[in-house]
Amino acid sequence: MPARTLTASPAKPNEPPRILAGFQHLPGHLDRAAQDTLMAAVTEVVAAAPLYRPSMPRTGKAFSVRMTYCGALGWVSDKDGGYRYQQTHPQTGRPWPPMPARLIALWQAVADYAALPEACLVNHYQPGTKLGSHVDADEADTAAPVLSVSLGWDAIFHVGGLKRTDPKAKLLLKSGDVVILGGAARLAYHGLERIMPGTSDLVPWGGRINLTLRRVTLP
Ligand code: MD3
Ligand code: FE
Repeated sequence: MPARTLTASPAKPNEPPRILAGFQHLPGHLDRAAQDTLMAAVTEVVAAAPLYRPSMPRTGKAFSVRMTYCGALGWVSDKDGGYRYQQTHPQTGRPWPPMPARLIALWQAVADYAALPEACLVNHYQPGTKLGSHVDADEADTAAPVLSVSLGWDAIFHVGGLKRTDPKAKLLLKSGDVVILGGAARLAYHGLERIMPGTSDLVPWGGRINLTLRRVTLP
């Protein structure tokens, strides 16, 4: 399927929400063989750096999504320390495992950004896992895009504007889809509405894996 690049235009009443410039959805960008290769790499990553549920600053309430990282840096959160990037897994204390070469190659092919990614978030969604609308703003380098790879069960994702109340567009993300969040869209509100159980057999333990590659520090 062809890439769909959506560009911003002035909002008019009674029109569907427009997606900010820099948002690109590449449906089916990875074929099944490429997805299997990535799934094997993810299995190695989670063996070295177990998926876990971080807890929120102040309240200490656990996230609903389980996550881990590979690459030089990973984002962590806890009751007392708040949100930050660090070089080690908070439970094992070990450095995050290396980013698989296949992911670095994907970034180089589609991200249109000279510096290499430093962090790859591995999110695991099971039935009932929610990710409310938020902005990803803990990276110093917001000029770099975020690259997202969907693996496993289908999900309905939403992306809005720079304000929480801006209209949101909903999109179906399927296994093998790649999304590039660059330009203005990099700071857009977005979240995961729901996942559709059983819609793919890619993930051996079920559910949906989402990989997001990020540049964290300024190059
Ligand atoms: C739009 N993840 O990890 S991926 C996240 O499916 C996150 O796991 C979702 O939001 C998931 O922070 C959505 C697509 C995505 C990722 C980053 C974005 C969309 C984005 C950053 C800015 C705007
Ligand atoms: Fe996000």
